[in-house]
Amino acid sequence: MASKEKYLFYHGLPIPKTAHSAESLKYLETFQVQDDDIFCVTYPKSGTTWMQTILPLLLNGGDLTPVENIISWKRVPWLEAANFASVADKLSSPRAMVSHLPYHLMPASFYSSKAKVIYVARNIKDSLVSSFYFHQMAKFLDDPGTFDEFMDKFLAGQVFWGKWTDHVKSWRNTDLGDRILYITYEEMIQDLREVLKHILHFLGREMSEDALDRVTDHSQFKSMKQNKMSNYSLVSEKFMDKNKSSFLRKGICGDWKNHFSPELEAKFNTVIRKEMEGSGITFLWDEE
Ligand code: PPS
Repeated sequence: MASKEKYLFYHGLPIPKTAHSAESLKYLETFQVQDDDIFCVTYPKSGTTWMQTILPLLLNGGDLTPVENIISWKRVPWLEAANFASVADKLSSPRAMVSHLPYHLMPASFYSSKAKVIYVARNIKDSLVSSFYFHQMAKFLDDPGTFDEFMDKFLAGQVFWGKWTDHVKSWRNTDLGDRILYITYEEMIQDLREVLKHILHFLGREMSEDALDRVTDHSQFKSMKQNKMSNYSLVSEKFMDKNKSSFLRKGICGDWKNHFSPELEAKFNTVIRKEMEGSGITFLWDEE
């Protein structure tokens, strides 16, 4: 079980007490979603921080001012975070926000709004590896133990925000129609510029080729790693032990291959295939 010392249980999902409070969760439930709001929704460790850089750049015509001057979690805040009420009022329209919420826990006003959602999925095995290192560095999460032990917790949903499979399934079976765009971390790694064009089209925006080049350049892993407003270097050691891992750690696809033994992979595949059975959801990485 995830520890009661470090986590709140929101509709059964373990979420860290440091980042969420009973008040912030109440605020979220009654938050008034506007028709031009844009949400980037992710299961943790799937590209949230990346989108906290990309969205302001795309929405401001490639202007670097927000990403160079505003810390990522205030620039594009988490809907469910403890600081949300204090930053929501300062967002200018169209408001860009991120969330790890499953579909059914979005604010009541979201469902009848025209707000758009960009859902970013990442290979579950790479999300697991990224989450393992994050659990090592983040002092507000339970110690992950060994990689094998952490895999068991991950498969049981005893990690922050519960199971990857529940999250992905909840956001596939919606009636959002053309209000939702599905992209993957892997497509972004493969051809970021092309994905940015898809996002622009989805948001009904245009951008010059030069501006798009600038956005692509500033959203690359190496640029974000150097930007103290995006790389979590300003977070106190009280919350994150950066000697254990960087927040922007490797930024690659397939690191799972360096961590899964054949036995662990077989066990993992059996559980995940069973959970995804009948969902009709397939990903390119299923064949790996
Ligand atoms: S969190 O805690 O849920 O907000 O984490 P999240 O931001 O979703 O995921 C962190 C992982 O995303 C990687 N990342 C990037 N990869 C490639 N390019 C860019 N620009 C980029 N920005 C963030 C980050 O390095 C984490 O993955 P790992 O595999 O741990 O490196």
